[in-house]
Amino acid sequence: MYRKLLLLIAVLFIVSGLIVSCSGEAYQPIPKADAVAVLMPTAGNTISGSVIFAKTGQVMRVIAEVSNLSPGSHGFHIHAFGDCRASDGSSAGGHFNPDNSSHGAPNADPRHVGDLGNIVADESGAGKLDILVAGPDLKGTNSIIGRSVIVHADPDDMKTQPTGKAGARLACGVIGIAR
Ligand SMILES: [Cu+2]
Ligand SMILES: [Zn+2]
Repeated sequence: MYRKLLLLIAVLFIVSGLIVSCSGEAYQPIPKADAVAVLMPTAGNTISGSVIFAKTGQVMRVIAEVSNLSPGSHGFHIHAFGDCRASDGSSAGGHFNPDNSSHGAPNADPRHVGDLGNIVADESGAGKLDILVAGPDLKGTNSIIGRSVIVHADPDDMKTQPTGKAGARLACGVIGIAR
């Protein structure tokens, strides 16, 4: 009897685990931000939004909400410099790449530490992103503090070197420590 009860508990445990994993990431609560970037439009654009970074175990969760985009995919990266002074965003430099690697997808190897793939906007121009990536950190050589996030006009094709062919820079935000 006791063994049957244990077995039943074990089965219930496994089934409940399956239900949780099938319900997907959308139901995970928004974590407390470790770092944050407020996106400002470059000249001639009206894109705005914010990005939060939360260290989750060994990886970084990146959650972004951007408005006034054109529908579709837009390249989305951490760039080397936290300098959004240039009217075209060029002062942010290239993709954050402390390993001197090649450009790639956020889950690829090799890739730049700053490669976050694309943010996808719906018909209303609202873009949402919620991903886990290895590489970006809050301290050490991979620290993203004081660097920047750039949203691009075109999709990142995940292969063209070293930019992903993502085109013009529509918005730039300096990554700082979140309150
Ligand atoms: Cu970029
Ligand atoms: Zn890159």
